Amino acid sequence: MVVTITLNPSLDLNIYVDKLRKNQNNRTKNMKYDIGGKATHVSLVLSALGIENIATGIMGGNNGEVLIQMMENRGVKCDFVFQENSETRISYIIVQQEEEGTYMLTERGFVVDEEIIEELKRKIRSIVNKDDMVVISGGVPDGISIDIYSQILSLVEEIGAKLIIDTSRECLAEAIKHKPYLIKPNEAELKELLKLECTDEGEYVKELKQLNEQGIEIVALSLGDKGSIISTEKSTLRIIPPNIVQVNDTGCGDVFLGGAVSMLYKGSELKEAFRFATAISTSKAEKGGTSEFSLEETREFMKEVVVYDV
Ligand code: TA6
Repeated sequence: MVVTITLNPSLDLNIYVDKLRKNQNNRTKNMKYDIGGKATHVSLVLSALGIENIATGIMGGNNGEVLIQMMENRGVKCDFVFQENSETRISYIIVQQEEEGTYMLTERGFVVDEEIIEELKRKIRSIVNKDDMVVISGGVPDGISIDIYSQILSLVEEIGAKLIIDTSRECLAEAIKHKPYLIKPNEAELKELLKLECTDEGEYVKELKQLNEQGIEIVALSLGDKGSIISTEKSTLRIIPPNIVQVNDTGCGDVFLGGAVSMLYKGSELKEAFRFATAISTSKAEKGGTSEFSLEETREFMKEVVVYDV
């Protein structure tokens, strides 16, 4: 089974405008709540593909209940820890319809109580088994220090499950110490982690290889609409997505990870796993929401994804 852990989930509010104009009254054309928070998106992909998974993490209040209901409506089995008198945060995504590009405004979220952290650890111990994959995506809320984050990663390691991480900044720096099976940094996250100035892909490949040598089996560097570089000790893939008109890029990285995890969990080869990941992420980019994708469109996009050995 796959367990996804979202420590700081988010209820997303997509706000559609023609074009965001400074110092003006920007009239919204439409607004739509959606599922946010990163590892939640991975669970959506897994469930859409009929792969057994549980979504857990920390929720609160009416927003948390709405978010869980939205996920259960899409077939996700949820088992979140609930903190009373606290409200799961909202992320505001401004989607422009006259030009590509979105603006995302994310709330910090509530301060997580110590007993909630202990309850989450107990839950992880009770639901994770050694043959599972565990996806921990997103940042940490206030109340969860890097030390506590490290304890959660160590807990998964002790169980013997495969750790898959998608995070940034100090969480990513901590995560690589745990030698996860897979990490999926984007370009900015990798450059910050390794204090890189370069944007040369050849340089990136060398750095990814060093991360492989440090014990990280798969490093998937996301380059946004330019595609990705997938590195293991034995191989390096450069993947180019189809050209599309991007409607809302929010959630693409998370759906990409969901696609890769789904295929790897089923034992797919690396090339096919990340071909699928790229195709489903492309489908997501064409959609107006943050968690929407079409498996039918994904199958079509699979034919247009270019994968080559570097
Ligand atoms: O990656 C997309 C997304 O999960 C959005 O759905 C929105 O919830 C945002 O990221 C939250 O980002 P954060 O880094 O604050 O967890």
